[in-house]
Amino acid sequence: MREQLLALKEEVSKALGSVTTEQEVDQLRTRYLGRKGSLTQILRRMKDVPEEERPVLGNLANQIKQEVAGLLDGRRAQIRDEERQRKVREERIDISLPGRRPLRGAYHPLTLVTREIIAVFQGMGFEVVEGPEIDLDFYNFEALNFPRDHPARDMQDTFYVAEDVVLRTHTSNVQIHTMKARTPPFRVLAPGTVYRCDSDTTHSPMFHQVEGFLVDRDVSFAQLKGVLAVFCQALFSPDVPLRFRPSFFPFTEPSAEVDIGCFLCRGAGCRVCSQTGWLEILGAGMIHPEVFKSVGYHRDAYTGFAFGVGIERIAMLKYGIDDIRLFFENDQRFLRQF
Ligand code: 2NL
Repeated sequence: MREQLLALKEEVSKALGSVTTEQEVDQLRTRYLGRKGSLTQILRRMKDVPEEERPVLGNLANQIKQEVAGLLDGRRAQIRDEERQRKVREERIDISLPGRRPLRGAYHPLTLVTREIIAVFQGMGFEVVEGPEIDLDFYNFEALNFPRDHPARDMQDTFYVAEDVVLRTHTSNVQIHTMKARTPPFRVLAPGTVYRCDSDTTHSPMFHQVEGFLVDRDVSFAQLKGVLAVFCQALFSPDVPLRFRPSFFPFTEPSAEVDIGCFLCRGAGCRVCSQTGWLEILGAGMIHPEVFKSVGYHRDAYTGFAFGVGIERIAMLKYGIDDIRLFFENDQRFLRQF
């Protein structure tokens, strides 16, 4: 039995030499030290050993058991250690490499200006309404009092989708839809994309506009001036000079174009204001009675004012951009600056 015990240890020691995983070590442990393992088999024959030899053999058996367990544990730890070292070696990350900076997005300058304009008018009680970019001639021209032969209706100026369907040339169509659907009073702001056959450094065939209008009883031109003054002061500066020049639009009477004092030369005259000292910012006027008539109101029942602002123009002035095409080329070097 003594030999068997010593042989068992030898066998385990040898078997461990060709073992490469922790699971295999555990299998050996079961085979030799388990409840049905070799050691148990040997000890079962202890009852056949003469009584005086039993304590010595018992001791030896315990000792062998400890030693074999030690061998198994040792090999298991060794395998685990090797595995860890292999991982460290193979999964090594070179932390000396410079990281890749994530590209940070920025809002488009037209989005920034549009939101800024919306915020100012929301502060004066206007609500934002959107409408179709493709619309009937009626909503884009007819209801806005454009004569049949008005040059803006020309194929040269307007994108026609069909005989009486156009890409809207302004967001005034939203105002017509709104007026037909509601009863005054209301204050509405219509931001959106508009289209005209036009293309150079300051004109793009697709551009953006914010139009606003207010309809109620007894609305005055003085109220229009007040609202536009608040707008220009908020967008440019609290002490910006304002100038209202008489103008003409088919859908307003009287009509005006609104200039602000050139903030680059402070009125002295420069390249940006074409030596005039003034920058044209928007068009506005009192809504023409014919417009009310075409949306089904009695032409004298209501009064109102309306205005239109070109977003690109405002953004170009605010940020000193001299070519409108930069807005639509999506060049990261340009867009990142806002
Ligand atoms: C400009 C001029 C303007 C309006 C837009 C408007 C809309 C309705 C009725 C009357 Cl439904 N008017 N809009 C009025 C005056 C001027 O825009 O130069 N925009 C860039």
